[in-house]
Amino acid sequence: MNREELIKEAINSIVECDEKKAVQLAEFVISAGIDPVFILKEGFSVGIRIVGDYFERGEKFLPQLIQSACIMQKTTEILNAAVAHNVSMKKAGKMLIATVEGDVHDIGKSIVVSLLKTQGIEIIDLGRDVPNARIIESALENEVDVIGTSALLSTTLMNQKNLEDELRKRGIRNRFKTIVGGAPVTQRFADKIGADAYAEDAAEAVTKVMELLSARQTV
Ligand code: B1M
Repeated sequence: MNREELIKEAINSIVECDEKKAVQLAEFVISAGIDPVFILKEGFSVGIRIVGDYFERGEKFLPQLIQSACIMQKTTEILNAAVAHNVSMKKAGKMLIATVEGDVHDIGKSIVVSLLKTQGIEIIDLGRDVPNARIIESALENEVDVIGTSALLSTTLMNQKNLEDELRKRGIRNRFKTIVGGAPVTQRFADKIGADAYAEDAAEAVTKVMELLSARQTV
């Protein structure tokens, strides 16, 4: 199977809700030594966006969207485990990541996690729908360098602001660097709430987190 065919098959497996095919492709990617992040970005992620477009146009319904999302999640887990297994370099830093409270969208966050792991960054992934109090508690307990949050709903964006406010209120804002992301998040919003960085996609998240980590090391 060449790259184009692989991409096409991965997209189709999500659009057609074909779990068996998606899992087989993820396992094939690992056994063939193909970059797992490539197939996540170019294949499976494109598939879930297409399903989202069908959903918006009323051509697919919520159960199908949920099913595609579950399959996407399964393949991401398989590929994420492979990334973690392949990385044996010195730890570049420690980062906590979570999808904010009230928000269950975690597909994009999982891709960000995959890519960060390839750079030797130790990741504490708290999952989705995570209250700010828990994020702060865990960041302190694990002494992380960076706190990253993802928000996909315009209604949950404000939890990224609330996190910045809470860190300041507790007098611990300077202990961490923060980065925000998610489809409705913008650089303007990040600047407005006082986050240290914003990333539009997973590749940019890696660049920004590496910058934040080196800024911390030079302080
Ligand atoms: Co929902 N959903 N959803 N959904 N969903 C959206 C986001 C929506 C745009 C669809 C629409 O209506 N057009 C809309 C939000 C509208 C808004 O508020 N602006 C929406 C809605 C309304 C809802 C519900 C309210 C629907 C309902 O129940 N009526 C509900 C909310 C539930 C809740 O959270 N409380 C809901 C539920 C769901 C599912 C459960 C069915 C499922 C999520 C499953 C899961 O994630 N485990 C789902 C899905 C799949 C989508 C769409 C179709 C796809 C999202 C996705 O995975 N994209 C989405 C529509 C769309 O995007 N076309 C939609 C692919 C992913 C790779 O991209 O997440 O953007 P993305 O991540 C990117 C970047 O944003 C960035 O890097 C990632 C990789 O490049 N990034 C970061 C993300 N996090 C980052 C963090 C960083 C840095 C970069 O640093 C820390």
